[in-house]
Amino acid sequence: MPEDKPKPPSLPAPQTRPDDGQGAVVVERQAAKTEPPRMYQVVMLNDDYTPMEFVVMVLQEYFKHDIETATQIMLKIHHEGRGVCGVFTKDVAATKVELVLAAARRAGHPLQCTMEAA
Ligand code: TYC
Repeated sequence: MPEDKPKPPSLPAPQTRPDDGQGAVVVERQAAKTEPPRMYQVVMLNDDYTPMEFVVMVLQEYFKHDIETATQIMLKIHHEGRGVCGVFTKDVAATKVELVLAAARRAGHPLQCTMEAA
């Protein structure tokens, strides 16, 4: 997967200061700057069988949306075929996908969700 390619660490230029008058030039290297983590969308897909109420419950329970937002996202998925439930770091997104799929299977619904690089 190309999105798994690790980025090389960014090495900031050494900071130079003027001669300190003590016969030495001070050169410091700052710690490498930390890149923000790559983010992943959890995307939910429409199907003909999962009840709307179940999708709204999932969006509230696992993505912490309020009922109005959850209903809007569910309707968007229903009409457009897919919708974004939230954007997370890789591990969190993968865990959300697993939890949603497990809940759907337990309830006997074919609901599908997946993650993709944001
Ligand atoms: N299309 C489903 C229905 O009419 C509702 C639904 C919405 C299912 C969103 C999945 O991700 C989904 N019962």
